[in-house]
Amino acid sequence: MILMDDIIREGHPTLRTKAEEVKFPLSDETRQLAEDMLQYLINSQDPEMAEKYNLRSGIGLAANQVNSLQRMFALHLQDDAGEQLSFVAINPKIVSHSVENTYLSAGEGCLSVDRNVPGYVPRHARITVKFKTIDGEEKKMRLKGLSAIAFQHELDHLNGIMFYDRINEKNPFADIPESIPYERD
Ligand code: NB4
Ligand code: NI
Repeated sequence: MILMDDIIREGHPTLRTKAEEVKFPLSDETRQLAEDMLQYLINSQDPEMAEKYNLRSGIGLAANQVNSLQRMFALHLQDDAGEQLSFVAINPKIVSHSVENTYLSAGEGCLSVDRNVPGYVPRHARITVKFKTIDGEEKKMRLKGLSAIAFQHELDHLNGIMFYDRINEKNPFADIPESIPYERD
């Protein structure tokens, strides 16, 4: 079971290292790690489990954050339509994206960052993505809203990018061109 102590924090070089393509079929260890990453998110959103194990709530978790350089991340969240999205994306990529941008109006946080970093993080409003699932199935899907934002936050981790790298240094709340803000519940 993944706990907060297993999640590395900013300053650790793994967060700044590009993760490597995963080969299929998955090894038993890789499959186990993928399942554990998704389970962390599920547990962190369960009030009893979160309290018992002191888990910070998350909707996404990238392998870099548990000190592994495999190109995969887990997402567990409700999309705008109220549909539960829950998967591990392996070797993910964005195949196309909207011209329109978006950003979380409340800003982003990260389980690997123990401080508040204020500011808007520009993201594509809509993306079409491809990835492989744990079972080696190729998936293609269109994401928007929070799911698109989260997918981009996680893909950044696989490339060694932190969310605050994308915040305007001079004016963290500067207007994001051609964007519609995403207001979290
Ligand atoms: C990843 C997110 C940061 C911005 C927006 C949000 C939470 C994370 C980081 C986009 C992706 C983790 C991975 C939340 C959260 C809303 C939905 C449902 C009920 C609680 C849950 C809380 F926890 N970010 N945390 N941060 N990261 N929304 N929600 N709620 O997930 O660092 O790289 O359970
Ligand atoms: Ni993060």
